[in-house]
Amino acid sequence: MNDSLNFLCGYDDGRYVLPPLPYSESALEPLISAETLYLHHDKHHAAYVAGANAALDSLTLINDGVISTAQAPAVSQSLAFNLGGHILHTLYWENLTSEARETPHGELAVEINAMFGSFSGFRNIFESVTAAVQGSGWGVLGVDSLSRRLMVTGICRHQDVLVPGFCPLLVCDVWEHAYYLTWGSDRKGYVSAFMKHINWNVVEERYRKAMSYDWR
Ligand code: MN3
Repeated sequence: MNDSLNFLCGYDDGRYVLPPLPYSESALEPLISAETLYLHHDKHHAAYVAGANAALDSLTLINDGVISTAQAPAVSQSLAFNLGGHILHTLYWENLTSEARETPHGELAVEINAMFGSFSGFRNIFESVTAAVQGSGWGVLGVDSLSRRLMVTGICRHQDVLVPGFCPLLVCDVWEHAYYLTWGSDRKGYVSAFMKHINWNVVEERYRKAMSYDWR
């Protein structure tokens, strides 16, 4: 497994940092154009990193009495939005590849079959949930920390409609900035093509780590 799997690549020395893309900007064409990938990573994701650091700085100023505690609700909401965006995008870049195999292997494949009947059963649910996210958001395959079962869910924005403790394994960005330059309003087409570019090596490793983690 390569080092970019290290989830801490988005944080260094007390600051959130923008991780480099694990491939070239044109690597995911035609699913994602080089222009989209550049704007998405260098502008949108970078803005969430900057926003998360700014919110952290504001929390420090509140703690130090420099800023009124009246600002705390807005700052905490900004932190949730921007940090959520930073984490989801870091996961998103890494779970995409130009050299995808069609299906997962190993324990993840066994569990997908157990939970969804078959891989195509999972794919149908993931695609329908993701395409139907209201407004800007994400489709996610993850592990519920209580039951340790696989679950497909949609996240609104970066942080709404989120189950506490839910551990994401595979994320698909369906904000319009993720696909509109190439796909226009065809979100279903983009999600369907996304399924053919999944880095299952990465998703399988996340599953292994999630299941070996002691949540209690
Ligand atoms: Mn995005």
